[in-house]
Amino acid sequence: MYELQVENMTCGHCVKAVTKAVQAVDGGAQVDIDLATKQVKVQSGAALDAVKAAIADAGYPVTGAR
Ligand SMILES: [Cu+2]
Repeated sequence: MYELQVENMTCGHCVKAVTKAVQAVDGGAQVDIDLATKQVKVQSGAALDAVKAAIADAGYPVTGAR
């Protein structure tokens, strides 16, 4: 599982947009987002770089990942 720090998420729309972006890379990915802590947990077999790039391309800067 990846734990990403993602900026600019403010509402349910953002949660959907980020989830969609990740699932465009891996349709079976499990995405769990906590708006308060800006933390995005991704359960996926996709490469971390691909997941990070997809979220960033959707307009949400990824400032941390582990
Ligand atoms: Cu939003």
